Amino acid sequence: MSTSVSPAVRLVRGDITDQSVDVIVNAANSSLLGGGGVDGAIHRRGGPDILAACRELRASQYGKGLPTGQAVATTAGRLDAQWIVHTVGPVFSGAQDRSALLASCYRESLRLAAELGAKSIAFPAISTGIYGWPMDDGARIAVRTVLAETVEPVEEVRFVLFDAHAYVEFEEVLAMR
Ligand code: AR6
Repeated sequence: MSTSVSPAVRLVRGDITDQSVDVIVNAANSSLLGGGGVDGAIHRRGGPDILAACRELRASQYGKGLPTGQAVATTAGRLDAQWIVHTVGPVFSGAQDRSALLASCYRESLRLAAELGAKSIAFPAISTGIYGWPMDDGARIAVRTVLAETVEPVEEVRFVLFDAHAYVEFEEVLAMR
């Protein structure tokens, strides 16, 4: 049984591929074969070893793709991290509440990071770009889940926000905790 901890939560404005942490989380899609946004940036700067590891995972374990809400780890290639944890966020829907799947991305990434022995982890605002999740709600789910679900040995959780709007929304949610 893992022990939950109260992590140090930091907000950083910038590009997640510039971070120096044990785990960088990728907002991937179920193909695991790359895409735009964070995913594109990670593969571009991380180099071909990450894609090779993703292809291997597809071939060995996830023939139909990684299901939404789950997480897997690969090498971080040339990035300044030990591992990339790839997770698949839900596409936002006004008709259906998919919040549990978004929370699952954060929880499963944290669980996997802890299993790997990571002390620090950097998250993007999962699903809030191409997948259309409203930033205020995405920030609430992210912060709430991280505060409740971080387990030893993870001690630092960094949210890396690409623009000023995202940063302000996360700041507001953190101030209310
Ligand atoms: N560093 C930090 N945040 C970033 C960066 C970056 N380099 N680039 C974008 N963001 P997105 P999603 C922000 O679209 O919504 C891909 O094609 C961005 O402003 O990367 O989960 C995948 O392959 C937004 O706030 O991920 C999937 O098909 C947040 O990161 C799909 O997009 C997430 O935006 C996943 O969509």
